[in-house]
Amino acid sequence: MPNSKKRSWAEPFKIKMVEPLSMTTIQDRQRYIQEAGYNTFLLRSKDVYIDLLTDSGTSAMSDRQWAGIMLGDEAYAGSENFYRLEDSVKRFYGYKYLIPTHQGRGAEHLLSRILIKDGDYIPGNMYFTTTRLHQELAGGTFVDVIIDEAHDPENLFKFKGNIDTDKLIKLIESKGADKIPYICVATTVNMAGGQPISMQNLKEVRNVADKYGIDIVHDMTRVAENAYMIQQHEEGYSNKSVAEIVKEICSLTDHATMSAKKDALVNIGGFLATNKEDVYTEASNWVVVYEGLHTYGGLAGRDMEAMAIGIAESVQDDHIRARIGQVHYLGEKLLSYNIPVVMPLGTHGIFLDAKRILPHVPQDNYPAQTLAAELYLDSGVRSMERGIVSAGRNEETGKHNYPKLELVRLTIPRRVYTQAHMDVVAESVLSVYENRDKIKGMEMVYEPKYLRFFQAKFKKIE
Ligand code: P70
Repeated sequence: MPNSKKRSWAEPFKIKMVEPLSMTTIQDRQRYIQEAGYNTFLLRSKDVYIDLLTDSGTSAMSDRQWAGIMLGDEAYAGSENFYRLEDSVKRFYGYKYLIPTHQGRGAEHLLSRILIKDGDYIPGNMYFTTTRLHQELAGGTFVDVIIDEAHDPENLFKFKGNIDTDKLIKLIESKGADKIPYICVATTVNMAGGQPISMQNLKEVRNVADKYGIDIVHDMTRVAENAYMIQQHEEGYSNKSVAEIVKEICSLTDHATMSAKKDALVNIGGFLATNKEDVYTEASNWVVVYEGLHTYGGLAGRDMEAMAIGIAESVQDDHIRARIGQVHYLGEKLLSYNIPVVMPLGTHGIFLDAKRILPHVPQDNYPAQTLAAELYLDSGVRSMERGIVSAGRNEETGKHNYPKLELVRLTIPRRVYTQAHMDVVAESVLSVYENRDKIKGMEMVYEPKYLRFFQAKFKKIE
């Protein structure tokens, strides 16, 4: 019986242009994944059916954004689009100074170089791969101060992106505030499964930062998604708009790095933003060395225009409700099949718990990497490993880092796929899950030094 009380969410857009998908046979896929060394990063996208590798740079732009592309002012210096982007960043995020960069890691590089000295410690709510590497390359050591619940994929706490302020204070007291250049706060926490931080926790972190005179750097890559979770689940926020909550989050931080390829709905771009003039001055000097002049930072004028418009679209309530609604639709479907996924459901993707799906595969044989390869083999759906391969090696001992979370991420691009695609993905995961006993692990046969997950190669254990 249909339930007349139920009201579904629907996408707040209609589709104007389509891009055909290619289908492959199982024989094709066996060859492609073997040639890719069982690493989904090394597949060609033409050989992928539904691409859930990442939500980064894979979103569909709106007709307004595409129209904006035609308004590119391709001047080397002082492009009109830079000023429009600056205006968007001030209006929607509230930061005073803006330096565009080619993407998020460009901003991480500049900020790490400016703020970190040799021997410093950088506390953060769980590591992110590129962020941590830039901190290390600048001479710092990352310290994870996220709450313990974040490392437990079955814990149902709503704000698993929160920082454990006791851990944070202990670190500051033991190392000395002068050894902590900043606290890194990500909204949302990618590696924990797309988990949000609460406003209350952020305010507590702000108090600690103020007490010790330490800055806060905001990795605002998915800030609108985090704001939506605050609106839905934190007391006192249900009547505030996502746009208001985003601005409040930003107001509690001093500097920001942004990969605009996610929340801000563009295919390329990012920025560094700050409220401090001295950091801006130094960053505008370094950016010319590594990215480009401070009014383009490696981007074309048209890219900055699309970003300025994308930022405005990204904080609309109906957009973000439908975006996260689709992610949760897939998550609920997998839960109805009893497939172990990270709980609570995250905002940018659903994370399969490879440790529970393949308990017979030891972490040294890369369960998540194996599961991602099997999913591709089954249906051509591409996903991403977020486990031991991503965690890399300990700098001093040279041994693997053994993360508690061994996950496969099904990341949903924004405004790209339909509900029917989500059904196909869920059914493919189910089919792999039903055959899980037959799955053995893999061995690594090639390992690059930096960010090994991008290019490592594997072979199957037969
Ligand atoms: C992903 C992408 C990028 C990202 C992020 C957070 C929370 C910074 C960045 C860097 C792309 C990616 C990057 C490394 C490994 C795998 C995938 N995340 N902070 O798919 O931004 O890519 O623009 O330099 O999520 O999660 P950028």
